[in-house]
Amino acid sequence: MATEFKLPELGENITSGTIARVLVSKGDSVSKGQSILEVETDKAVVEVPCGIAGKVAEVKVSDGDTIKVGDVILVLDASDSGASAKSEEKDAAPKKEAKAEDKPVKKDEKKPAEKPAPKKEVKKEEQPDAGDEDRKPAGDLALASPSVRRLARELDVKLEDVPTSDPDGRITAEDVKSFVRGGTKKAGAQHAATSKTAATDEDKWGSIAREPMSAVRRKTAQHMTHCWTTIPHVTHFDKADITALEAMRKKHGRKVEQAGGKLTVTSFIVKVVVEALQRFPQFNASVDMEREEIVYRQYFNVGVAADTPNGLLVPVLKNTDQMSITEITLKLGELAEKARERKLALEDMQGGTFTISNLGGIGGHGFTPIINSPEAAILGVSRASYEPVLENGQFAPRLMLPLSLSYDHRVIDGADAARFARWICETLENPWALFLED
Ligand code: CAO
Repeated sequence: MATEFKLPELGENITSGTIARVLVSKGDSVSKGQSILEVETDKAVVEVPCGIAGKVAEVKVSDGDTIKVGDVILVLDASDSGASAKSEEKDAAPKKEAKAEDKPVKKDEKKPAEKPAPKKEVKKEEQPDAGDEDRKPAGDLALASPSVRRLARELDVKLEDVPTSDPDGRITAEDVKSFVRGGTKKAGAQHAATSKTAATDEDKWGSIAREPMSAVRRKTAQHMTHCWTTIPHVTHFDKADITALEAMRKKHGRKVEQAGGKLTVTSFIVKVVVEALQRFPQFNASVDMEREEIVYRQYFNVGVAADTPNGLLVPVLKNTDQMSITEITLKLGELAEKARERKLALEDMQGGTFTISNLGGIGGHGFTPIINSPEAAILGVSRASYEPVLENGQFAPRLMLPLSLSYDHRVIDGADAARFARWICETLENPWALFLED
């Protein structure tokens, strides 16, 4: 009996997505729960499991298509009995790329919408010979399904090093295995040649490279524009003396390491900020202009901006007020790793009430972070460095941490911001009261 399988709910408030990859083809047998699609939503790639077992009679979608919840994905012959036998094979080796030429031209034209086009491809002299047997590496934006990532981890292979044979630059299980075996494919060279044609362009002054925005970049661009244009921002600067905190971090780091985490300055900042939010409720609030109300949130979910190969992602630590410093450290490490591996669920990035953006691991004296709407404030953290500080008539070297607090001036006054920032600085300077009970 022919049965339609439709796109199920992908998460709260998510009604559509772009198909990153179709994992099955006509004639395949699928088992219930087997991944059949990878859908790229605003911030994550979600694998869609099939709700029905059967043989694929028709695939209604293609890579690059935009689909909505409720759209038909597959027509299955649900009575087919050999469904589950091949499920493992399907998971390890997505089949669709083998049939790329079968697709109608129209569908192929859609594909570049999600295709990364490495910048270095601009220069003609850098183009490898299309007949070269060596395949082109995928670059640092390694596109691969979770099952391929798993395989790469198991084989101790870095996906960034794996050349791909896929026209979209996506790494398959076969690519990983071939890389381990030291094999090559002509398809890789063809990919390099194809990408180049698509990426190269000219303007009045010379060659340029055009790169379609990824879904993450597009969403970031839209969201940042919304935040910047709808919230009247002011940024307040302060500095915390973290000399003692740093000594404490080194001393107690071992305990957290034993629990499997790495105690960094970020964990302390999260802890101190959540204490501050409980004392300064307007920093844990939102402005509702439609109802002309200020919404004070009674829960404390702190987002921490993470730098990932796919762009800026902000995983949220939920109910941070109920967490010890060790729990914060472990959760932060887990979420940052998930963010880098594109494994964050949408829920992991929702429900934030305040955001922290720490660029200090990289460098910089200060910056003006953009408030993550609908929140009311964001704390930017720059690189701590030793500075001479006058103490009792003498200059002493103190480790100073620059903080920049951007706030929504509709709900927060400058004096409130100065007090909030001072409270954070003074608590970072004298952290014992907050932490010793751990
Ligand atoms: N000043 C000085 N050193 C700092 C620091 C600071 N402000 N912040 C971190 N460090 C140090 C850490 O202590 C660690 O040092 P050791 O290796 O000597 O112990 C090192 O820098 C690396 O830290 P980390 O970045 O791995 O870990 P973290 O917990 O401090 O940060 C995370 C986690 C996810 C915030 C971070 O990895 C990250 O992605 N930061 C970038 C955030 C970002 O992109 N913000 C911009 C958003 S707007 O575009």
